[in-house]
Amino acid sequence: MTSPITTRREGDVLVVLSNNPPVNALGAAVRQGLDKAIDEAAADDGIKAVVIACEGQTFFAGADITEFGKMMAEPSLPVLVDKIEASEKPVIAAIHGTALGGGLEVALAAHYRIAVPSAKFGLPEVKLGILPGAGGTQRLPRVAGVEVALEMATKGDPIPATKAKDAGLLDRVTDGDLLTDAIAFAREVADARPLPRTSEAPVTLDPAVVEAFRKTNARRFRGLDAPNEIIEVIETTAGKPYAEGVQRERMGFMKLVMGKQSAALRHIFFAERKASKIDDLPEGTQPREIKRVGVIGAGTMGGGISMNFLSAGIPVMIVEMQQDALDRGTGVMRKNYEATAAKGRMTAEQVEGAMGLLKPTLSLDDLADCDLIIEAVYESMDVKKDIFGKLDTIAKPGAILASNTSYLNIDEIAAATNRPQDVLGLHFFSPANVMKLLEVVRGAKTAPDALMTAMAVAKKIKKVAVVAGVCHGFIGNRMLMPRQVEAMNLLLEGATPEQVDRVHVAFGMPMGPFQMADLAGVDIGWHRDPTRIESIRDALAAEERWGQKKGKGFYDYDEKRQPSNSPRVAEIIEDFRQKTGTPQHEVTEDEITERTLYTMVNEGARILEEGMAQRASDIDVVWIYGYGFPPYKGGPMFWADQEGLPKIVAGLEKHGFEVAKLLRDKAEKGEKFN
Ligand code: T1G
Repeated sequence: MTSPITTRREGDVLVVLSNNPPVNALGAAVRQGLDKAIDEAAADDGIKAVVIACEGQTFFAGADITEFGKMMAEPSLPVLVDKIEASEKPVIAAIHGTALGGGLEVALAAHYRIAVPSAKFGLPEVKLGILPGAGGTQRLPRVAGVEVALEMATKGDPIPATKAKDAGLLDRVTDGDLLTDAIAFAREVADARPLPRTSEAPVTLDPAVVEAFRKTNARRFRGLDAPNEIIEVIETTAGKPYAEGVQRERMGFMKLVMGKQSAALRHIFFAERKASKIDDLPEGTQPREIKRVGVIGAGTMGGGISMNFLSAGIPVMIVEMQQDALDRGTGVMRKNYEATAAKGRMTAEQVEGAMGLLKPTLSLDDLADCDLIIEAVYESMDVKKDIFGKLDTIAKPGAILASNTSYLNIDEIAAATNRPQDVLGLHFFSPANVMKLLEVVRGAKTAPDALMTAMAVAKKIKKVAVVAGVCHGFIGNRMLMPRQVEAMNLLLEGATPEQVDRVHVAFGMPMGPFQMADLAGVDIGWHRDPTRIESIRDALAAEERWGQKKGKGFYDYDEKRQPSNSPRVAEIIEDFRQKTGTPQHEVTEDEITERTLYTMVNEGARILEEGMAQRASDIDVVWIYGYGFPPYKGGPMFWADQEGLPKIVAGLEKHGFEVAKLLRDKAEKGEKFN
């Protein structure tokens, strides 16, 4: 097996190149090759300096995550980076793409670092629930200072080359040919002594800085093992000898990598990428080209959907029936962009650029040359069928016709056209320009290339796409239903909205079922007849307790939208308990978990049984990117695996639920979903 590492002499410089697609992950073969190359340089008197560089998309993007949990082949990354630094001949890291995790640690162990302007530098280990385990917690504070190190290591976001140079991470940024300039740089420093070894640099620790950082981020890091451990490691090792510091780093790494949170976060890392693959597409299926998009409806969803494409530089023709609705919709889009620009996340030119790609119109006919048309109008099957019937004659052959429906039957909508092969669902989550999840709903007759096009478009507009089958609510909303039904039942049986929500927030959800209802709108899907009161929700809606937008819903809200428990809601609930004669009991937290979270897992099992999701990990991705399920729990199916499926089955049976066959089978066989 040829090594991914090759070496060649450029005069007295040894050029060490890694070619390990797709991201030059520092797997065993790469480490062994680098190890050999350092030995080769040391043994050859004709070599005066070494350049380490990578072919392809990027400099080393970190350790090979697929190796975690397995026996690590020698040399380990910590041993390798120390060997690089110990080299008696200067080692220059030539960086392009993203030097991430172990990749940045290799660069920090080199004596010098040169990069192209577009290069990025980061320690994303924390996003995998671990910490920089190859000297990063020791070298980064020494090179860039404790504050920068804390920020980078606990948040995991990469910084650009300019910032890296200012922080002292980089010696040079070159606009020229990276390898040529790196070799020239190597020649310049070939005789420079002493060699700058980052592990020998001093580090100053101001305890107040760490304390302030810890306080500022307390909420953000609450319940998360990795960032808190990283703060601990950096704080307790700063100022100590490097050898001692790496020991403590190693301990922290081992503790985290064996932990549940890291297992969950690594699961999601791969699950997100697996979700973009469709297992049963015919070989050679190619996506169609999408140059121009049409959006029907300029309301909240239509506007948000349009922004995704405009921000990706794709022109959008947006259609409304009335001029004032069209103006309102495009006005909201501009306002949203300007708000982003005000936060410094966009320039004014970029706002104009995006809005310049938007063409508002009142006529569906103007969508004739769109390659993709997305309908985002009122959730009425009749309205949608009417629109798709018209699109059938207006849209050009091969145009993909998508509905943003959140639960209606895509096959029924497709049947309103003579081109069901071009019809699918693109279910965006509100706010559509913010939420990353996109459910791609595959109709019975959706063509393979249409489906592949949807997945390619999702990647282009930076969405995380998951393929769903045609069923009520697809994947996410279908699992939400039993959760909401049981949450309402619990109110009738003695629980309060606050008690149910508290269990969910303690679990790690951003909000509980009732907080979510107040945010989304208690009146969503309400029959709007205030005289027809058949549920607690009807009663609230009838009194215009429609949620935050009305200052009252399941909770009362002050002018800053701060919630408080509502005596009126308690009365309404009590009234319903009386009217329905529901037996009351002391509702426990376990019962809330079993009836609102285990039931979601049960529905997820049914979704898998029916083939409405390709894999359990897809369901996890839906919940993490669509509903804020805590990533450090890996998603509902992964979490159920960690809880133990027999425990889930027992919890469901305790409350008389019918257990999905797949769940019961797996529990009985000791199997897992993932
Ligand atoms: N290990 C193994 N496979 C990886 C990988 C990695 N580090 N990074 C990416 N892949 C695979 C990915 O699964 C996908 O596979 C393909 O590469 C393309 O990825 C000791 C312990 C670099 C910004 O966390 O952030 O170093 O689906 O679709 O959008 O301190 O990949 O094609 O089969 O994401 O161009 C730290 C993780 C590791 C970086 C490129 N490093 N990767 O994004 O491509 S821990 C990371 C990324 C560590 C040390 C510690 C991104 C990217 P497939 P992709 P992309």
